Amino acid sequence: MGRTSRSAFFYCMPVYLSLGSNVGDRDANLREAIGLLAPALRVRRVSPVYETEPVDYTDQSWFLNLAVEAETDLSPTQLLARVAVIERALGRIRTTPKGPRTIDIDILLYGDAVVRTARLEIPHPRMAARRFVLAPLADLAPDLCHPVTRHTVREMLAAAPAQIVRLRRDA
Ligand code: PH2
Ligand code: MG
Ligand code: MG
Repeated sequence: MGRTSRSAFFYCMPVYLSLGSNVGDRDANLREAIGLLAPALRVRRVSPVYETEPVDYTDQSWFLNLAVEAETDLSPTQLLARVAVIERALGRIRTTPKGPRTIDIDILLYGDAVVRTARLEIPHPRMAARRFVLAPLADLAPDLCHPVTRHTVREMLAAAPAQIVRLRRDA
């Protein structure tokens, strides 16, 4: 493989993803999505699954949410494209913004990188306000630091607004 097709600049980057599903067989959707992350990502650890009250757009079913720790050689932009392919493969149709979905895969953190383009923001701009993101992430990496605010995941979780987030089963 040529040096340009797999950039040495993005070698073995640690990434954290948030996965959610509230349509169809939610467990199966999460499982399938995790399976499709390889080989673009090497999945290291998967958090327990949480059943979570919908936020932002509240007139929809409860979600199952989890977090994934992985490693990738993809750039942030390539990773976003890969995630979109997996979402489409699982039948995600974009109708209502923040509405029901078979699968949602959000990039939370990409090493210590700060990325702000029209299509992609890393760290995820709403992660600090979302218990459904922070509770599973805290199971994997409570001392992980937000590269902009420098708050840890544990601190963000303690400060996040109320939301019902209950442990459904261990990973
Ligand atoms: N995703 C949203 C909006 N609201 N609520 C919960 N509980 N879980 C989600 O994954 C979720 C949400 C938009 O991505
Ligand atoms: Mg989302
Ligand atoms: Mg998303």
